[in-house]
Amino acid sequence: MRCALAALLFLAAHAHAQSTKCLTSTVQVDETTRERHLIACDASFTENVLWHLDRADSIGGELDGVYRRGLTGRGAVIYVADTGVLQAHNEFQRGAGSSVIHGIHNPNIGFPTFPCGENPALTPCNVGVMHGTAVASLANGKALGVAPDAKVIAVIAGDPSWEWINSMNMIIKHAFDPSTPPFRTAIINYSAYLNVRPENRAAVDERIRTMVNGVDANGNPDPNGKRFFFVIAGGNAATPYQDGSGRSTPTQCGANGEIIHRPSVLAPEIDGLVSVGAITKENRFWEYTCRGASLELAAPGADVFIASHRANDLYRLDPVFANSGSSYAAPYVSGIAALHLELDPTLTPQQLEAKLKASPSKAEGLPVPVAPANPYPKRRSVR
Ligand SMILES: [Ca+2]
Repeated sequence: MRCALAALLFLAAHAHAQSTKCLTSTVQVDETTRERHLIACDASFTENVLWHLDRADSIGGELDGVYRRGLTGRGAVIYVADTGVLQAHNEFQRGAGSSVIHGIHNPNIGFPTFPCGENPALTPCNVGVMHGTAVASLANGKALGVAPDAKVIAVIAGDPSWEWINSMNMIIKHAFDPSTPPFRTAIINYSAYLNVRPENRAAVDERIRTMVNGVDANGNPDPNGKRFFFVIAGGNAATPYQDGSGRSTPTQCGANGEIIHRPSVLAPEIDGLVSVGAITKENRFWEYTCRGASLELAAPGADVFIASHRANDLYRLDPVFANSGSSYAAPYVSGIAALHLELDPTLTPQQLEAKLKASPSKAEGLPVPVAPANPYPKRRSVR
């Protein structure tokens, strides 16, 4: 306890305190969708809009309306393997351009429609980037992100079968490109397309293990090559749309609410791959998050404030479609992993997993990763 207290005091000493209470305004986008503008954040406001950041400096789980931001993920690279990211969103704008520095999209697949195909209320259903934009904003957004100084590469993961291998191979190719920021270990966040068909499982498992342990530019095992830390959403039970339609998403959990899909189910077997479940402001499981023996970490993922793909200045908090899920817990963890890499870029995926699991903060008996202390008192960044 004394050690944790000392760490907190140290964190407070070299951090910039920002209010997580914010003022927003509501925008009626169309008949069924309301979104928000983020106007300002200040202690005088009542709504703890950025509570996920508030949680990132809390050991006991209590929320005080403040995030003492120290490290920012400088030097870390996060591959957001998802539906694509709205690169131009204000959350990703920095002085010189976007923090989303590149996109990887296999031309062999059509433009993804997830999750529009499941929710006709989201019309026109022409933009697949809703989910990926939200996920990336929680890892890397200027106001919302745990690691705003990290760099993001948006990988459109695409079809859940053979595309798994292709997207991983494209990530390796990109990692060795001379224009890519150099790294020893990068983070790959998978919050979408979590399904691997039985006939592809052996190949995907092998590819993940190889990437965790190091690959060369051709993707062959190389312990001195580049390594990848996998952060995987644990999946959600059937979740009702809150649009009055009575419909639900398909379940991703087993009969007892346990994680069953790959690769989350491999989390206990693979050191360097973690599965993440969603918790609420009350530090309890979000009711629809898959759990069980394969769930390793818990992180804020219920009623979180996310960037919207509909315009560069729009956000979502009202749960017309969804602003909760293990999808949004995973990028919080990817952001915390980026902070650890900022402190020590030589960390291996195995060491990153150990750091995250060693968090002194807990929820439902699982570790909740929190921001490590900042030893760089004068280094400030972002914006
Ligand atoms: Ca706090």
